[in-house]
Amino acid sequence: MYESKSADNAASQILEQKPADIDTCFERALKMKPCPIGAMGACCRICHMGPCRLVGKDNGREVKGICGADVDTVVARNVVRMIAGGSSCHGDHGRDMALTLLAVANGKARDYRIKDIRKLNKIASILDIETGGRAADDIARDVATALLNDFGRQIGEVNFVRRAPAKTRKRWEKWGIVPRGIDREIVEAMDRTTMGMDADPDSLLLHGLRVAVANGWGGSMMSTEITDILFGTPTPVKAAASLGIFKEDEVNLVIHGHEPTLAEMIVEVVADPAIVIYANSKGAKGINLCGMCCTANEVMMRHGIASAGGLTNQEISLMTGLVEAMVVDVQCIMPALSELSKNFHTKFITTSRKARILGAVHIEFEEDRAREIATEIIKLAIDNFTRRTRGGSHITESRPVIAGFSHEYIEFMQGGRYNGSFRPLNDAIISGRIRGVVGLVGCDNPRVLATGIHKFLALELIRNDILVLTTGCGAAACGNAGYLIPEAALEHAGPGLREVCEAIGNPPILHLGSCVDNTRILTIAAAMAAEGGLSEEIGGMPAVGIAPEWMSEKAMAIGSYFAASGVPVIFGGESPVAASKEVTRIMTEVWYQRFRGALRFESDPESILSLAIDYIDRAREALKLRKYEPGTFSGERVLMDMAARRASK
Ligand code: MSK
Repeated sequence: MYESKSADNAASQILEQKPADIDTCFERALKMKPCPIGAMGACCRICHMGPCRLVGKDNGREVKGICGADVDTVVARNVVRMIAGGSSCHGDHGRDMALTLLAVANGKARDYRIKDIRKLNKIASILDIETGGRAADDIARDVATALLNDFGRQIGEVNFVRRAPAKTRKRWEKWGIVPRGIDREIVEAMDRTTMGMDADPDSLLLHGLRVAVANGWGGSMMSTEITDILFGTPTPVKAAASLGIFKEDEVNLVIHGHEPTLAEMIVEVVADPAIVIYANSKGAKGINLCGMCCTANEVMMRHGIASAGGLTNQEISLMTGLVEAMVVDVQCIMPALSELSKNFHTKFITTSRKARILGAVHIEFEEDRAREIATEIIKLAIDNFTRRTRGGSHITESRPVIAGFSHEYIEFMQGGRYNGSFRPLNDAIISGRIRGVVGLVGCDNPRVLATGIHKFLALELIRNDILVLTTGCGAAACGNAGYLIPEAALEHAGPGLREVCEAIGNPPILHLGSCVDNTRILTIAAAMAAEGGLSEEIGGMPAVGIAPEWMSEKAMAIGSYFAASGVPVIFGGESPVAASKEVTRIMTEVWYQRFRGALRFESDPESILSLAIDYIDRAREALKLRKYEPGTFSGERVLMDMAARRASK
């Protein structure tokens, strides 16, 4: 009997029929026991006197590395390197988006055009760039140039830091973590953590936060904003989610990864009648474009393209035997896909110079030939339709999803175009209808019952009247479980949250996009602080971040920028800093004192839930809000219903 390690129903069904000669991350996770020393952060590999294992005692004293580094230093260095790694990923993503915007403005990426001029003007005004009477391309050139300067700046501040509440910025200034340039902070992190450099855990971790702020309020935030400028700011859209989205009689093309530039062009080209006729000529009824991981979130948010799921579904999707091509760009792509694809007819296509995988077909993406390359890839998939060979395990169930909750739309849905604000949300929190807000985000993970902890927490949080914002593979997990629809409020939410969702017509769990889009949550938190009535800074809000199944260095970077911004964050799984009580104390208690945020690790899902609720209730108490009691609220209903919102447009 196959014991499934995925809580995704469709994934489990396919895995149950998996041929014995095929391995997935689930089997590999069972076989691969984590190194216990590395797992708790106590392995130092930064020079060749070691690797040193900082465990146990030597003559009754703590073991030190050959250079004399103690376990606190080693653990702190390791976690700072994780933050730097994750920030590099999202930083490069932001850089690529800024370079694309510049190319579009300069007429060097002619297949693209700027879709959201309103957003372009908004970002230009934040950057003090003149907009009046100027052509969009001229404004875009200045915006791209200003943001690109954030990477190489040596002195000064990353631009979007100014979007944080003044009190939050004051804390950053006091503790010296205002980022200068994105690249500079990452390089300094690598420098500080080499042999013979910073050996003070607190100093190391403060720099880790500086890198993280450069990521959250720099590279990631610019990525989200530029993507909206180029491809449109999301508004709610209906889509489907599940491994059951593949169609027997159509060409199934999966786009997987993170940067949406190629994916957007593929979305455009598959709608071209000529390419559909070409697919028909090969016997296919059409082209079924599907997303995977965060590329799925990007194209679902803007076009309603269906998602096959998050990280742990990528291999399983190929095992349906229905995928003509899987096209990948960067981040979270399992190299295993290359070998696995050879068991079927699937073409596995890499497209980024930065992420080549042996055995894949490599078609390098160049933005000045975007349409031509997208067409080449789609035709390859179509030509492959006639080659379907090995039968896979196909299932047909799928779940409806409402995605597309950009921070702009969330503001709009609380009052319409002219009266939109975060006042109703703040009031709902003040009245006790909404107990607090949780960002339930991050990866799914085969080390646990994959997607299962996301699903458990999502339901329990909304039952407790906590509004959930979700991104990345957490959003995919909630989508595949059927929780991203308004009806989920009627079925699962507590009485206060249900009332709010009924008035607005939104799901109790809002899909905010990909993992880089966690910055939308920062923007919302800053807007809530500016609105008044709760905390004047992000810290102190009844808000918590949870990444229950995280696996990526990007998650560590994200958790750290939320902690620095004032949000207590709880990560699931074993603690990668468990070897050092001091590092654990700094991240849990000292960061909380200094920034009102924290980053802590808790493997038990029930404990994650009670910790999150405890943070929220303590914040409510400190803000002198009425004690949360389910079903009892103060004040009148303040949220506008659908009719009132339409009238205000
Ligand atoms: S894809 S970083 S597994 S959320 Fe953004 Fe999912 Fe985590 Fe990758």
